[in-house]
Amino acid sequence: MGNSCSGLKEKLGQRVRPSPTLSFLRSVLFPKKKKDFCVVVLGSAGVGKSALVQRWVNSCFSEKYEPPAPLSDVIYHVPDGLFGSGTKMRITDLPGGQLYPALQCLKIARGHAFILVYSVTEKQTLEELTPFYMLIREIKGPNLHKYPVVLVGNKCDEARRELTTLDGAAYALKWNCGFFETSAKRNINVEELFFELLTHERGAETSPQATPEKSQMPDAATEDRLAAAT
Ligand SMILES: Nc1nc2c(ncn2[C@@H]2O[C@H](COP(=O)(O)OP(=O)(O)OP(=O)(O)O)[C@@H](O)[C@H]2O)c(=O)[nH]1
Ligand SMILES: [Mg+2]
Repeated sequence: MGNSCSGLKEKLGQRVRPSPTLSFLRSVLFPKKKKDFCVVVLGSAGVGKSALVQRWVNSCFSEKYEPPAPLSDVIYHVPDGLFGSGTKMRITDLPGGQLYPALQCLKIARGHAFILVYSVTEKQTLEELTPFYMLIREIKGPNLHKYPVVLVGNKCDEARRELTTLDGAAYALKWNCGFFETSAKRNINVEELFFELLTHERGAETSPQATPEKSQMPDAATEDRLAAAT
């Protein structure tokens, strides 16, 4: 009796298991649609969010200020060698200011990675990032650790500064996030910034523990000094 039952199970198992040929055909005919990797860029007006996105996607920079276009995402086709094939980075460049709170919440909820941009030439723009960070924390809740957040001090080409590198690093330490000083104008650290997000995403796909850190975080001794000062 026992033997005939297990024989039946085996036969059923063989019937249900798809043949390798069928699996191959299915993967060719109905390939799984890859999800876009959604990156949300946040920060006050004029800090250079759009300039950073343009530098990364189109390798260009314009001195002219373009008024923000709130409803269109920028799509970057990640070269196959960098990240599997057919990966798309969908970049939401949210306009500064509080004009679209509902849209902001929706984009943050759908976001897989976040870039918080301030300008090193305006102290206030760093302070203004706190509500954005708090909103991300609130929306992502206990899953926040799954989503990379990178703090970016843009316009580091400017001699006229109100913020030092350590000012930015102190915030990054407080928020436990990555940190870069960038210049969209001079193309400083822009690739490094976006590569870090892609590397994080690739790490998350292969191993949920992997979070490679390449950003400009201070060394351990400086970290201790900053932590004591904040
Ligand atoms: N010197 C310098 N200027 C920059 C840099 N990035 C942007 N700018 C200038 O700063 C101004 C504002 O840049 P945007 O990219 O439009 O700023 P934004 O953050 O997108 O502003 P909103 O769309 O209004 O939220 C423009 O005149 C840019 O040319 C930079 O790295 N260095
Ligand atoms: Mg803009």
